[in-house]
Amino acid sequence: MIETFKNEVKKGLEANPKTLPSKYFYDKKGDALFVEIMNLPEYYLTRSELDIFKNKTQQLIQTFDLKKDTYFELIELGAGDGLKTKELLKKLDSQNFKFDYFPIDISANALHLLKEDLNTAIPNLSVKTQQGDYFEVLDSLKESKKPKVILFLGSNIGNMTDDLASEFIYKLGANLLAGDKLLLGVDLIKSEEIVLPAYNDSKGITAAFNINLLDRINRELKSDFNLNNFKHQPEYDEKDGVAKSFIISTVEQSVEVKTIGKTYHFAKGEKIHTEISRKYNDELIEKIIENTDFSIENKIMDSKGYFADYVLIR
Ligand code: AVJ
Repeated sequence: MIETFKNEVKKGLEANPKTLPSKYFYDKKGDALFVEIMNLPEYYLTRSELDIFKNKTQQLIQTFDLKKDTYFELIELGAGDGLKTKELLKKLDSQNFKFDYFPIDISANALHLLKEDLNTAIPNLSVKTQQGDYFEVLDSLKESKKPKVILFLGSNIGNMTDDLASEFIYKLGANLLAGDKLLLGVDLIKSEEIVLPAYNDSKGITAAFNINLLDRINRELKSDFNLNNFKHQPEYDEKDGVAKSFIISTVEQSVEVKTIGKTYHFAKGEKIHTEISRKYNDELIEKIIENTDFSIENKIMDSKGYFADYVLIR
């Protein structure tokens, strides 16, 4: 684990331009900062998708095309705090659908908290938490042959390049049977005035979230990044619909990473690319699923048209 982290940081800092993988944002501090981000007025993504789950639940359920006398499995990739999913779970439960809910997450702690919360909120719901890698868990769930609905929400897919997203969705399909569904939540392409502030909030939480990656490297790989000499910088180009986050070196400086055994030089103004947050439209989604086993069954948007949950059918 630490070995992979070390190798990926080494590769990124030796690349030109420099990069660091966004998946390493989520240590304990990063998780807490992301919770704060989700509550920011500028970060419309979570509220938009919650609007769908609160107000278009019946549409979602209808598109899943479930039978009340057949057990099915509702599987969530990266469950987090389950805020949005709870709306769906409550409706399914009250309409007497028969199903197990399998939240998958890398964080055992997050799963524990989610289970406690759901046991109180929806006492007769069957919650089967699954800690680990998405594909390992899906592979183990393949056996049951029960109809499946997979949830991949929050525009989490947006951290992947389109090629990686295609490959990811293809692999999901390989673990499913004909008729199974994938509910894919994605942020839609819209103007810079709306998107950019979501990645550059006035309280500086997103900046802290981005810079925390250097702090994590300091702690875990014994480096001496001076956090005062780096700043957060988001960019968004409405034409291609990609938001990018960078860390900028505000001075010329050298940083030693002891665990790697190397010193890295930064020019004044040099950028480290840390994240892409892709925004989508129908054309892009169609292109991404083109060589997978899925097709679009429905698209459900929030009242402002900011965000979409695509229901894909295998
Ligand atoms: C969790 C990947 C959906 O890209 O919008 C939030 C992460 N990064 N603010 C996103 C994030 C900066 C978020 N996702």
